[in-house]
Amino acid sequence: MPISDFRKKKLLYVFNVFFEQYKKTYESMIQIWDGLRQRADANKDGQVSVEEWASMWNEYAKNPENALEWQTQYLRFMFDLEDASGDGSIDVDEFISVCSCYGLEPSECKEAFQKMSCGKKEVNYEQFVALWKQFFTSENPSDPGNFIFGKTKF
Ligand SMILES: [Ca+2]
Repeated sequence: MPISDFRKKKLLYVFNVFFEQYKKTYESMIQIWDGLRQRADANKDGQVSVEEWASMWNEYAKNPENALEWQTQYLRFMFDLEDASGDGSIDVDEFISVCSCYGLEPSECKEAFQKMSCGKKEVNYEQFVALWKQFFTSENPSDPGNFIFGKTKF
C-alpha cells in the first residue's frame, strides 16, 4: 500500500518527536555516565561498584556546594524528568507517573510526594535542589529530602 501524504506527515511528526526526545535523553545519560565513571570508578575497571558509588556520595556529603559536574547534571536530569509538563515545578500527578515507572506503587509515590513537599501542591527547582542535597547527606529517616525518588522506606 503506497504511503499517502497524510501518513507520511504523521510518520515524520512521530519521527521528530521520538528521535529528538530520545537523543536529548540519551545524550544527557551518556554525559552523566561518563562523568560518573571518571570520578567513581576508583580501580578503573570500567564499572562502578556499590562501594565506589557510596564513597563518591560520601565525598559529596562533605561539601554539597561543590558537587561534581555530572552530579549537577544528574540533579537537573531528575528534576526535568519529574517535572513532566516542563512548567518549572513538580506536582503530585507528575511525580506519581514518573516514580511508579521504577516499579513503586502509586500509593507509595503519593505518600512520598506529600512528605517531600511537606503537604504543598508543588515542588519547584530551588526546593528540589535543597531536597536533593538532603537525600544524599541526611541520616534522619524523616527528612523530606529522603522521598524525592518516590520511595518511603529504605
Ligand atoms: Ca510540572
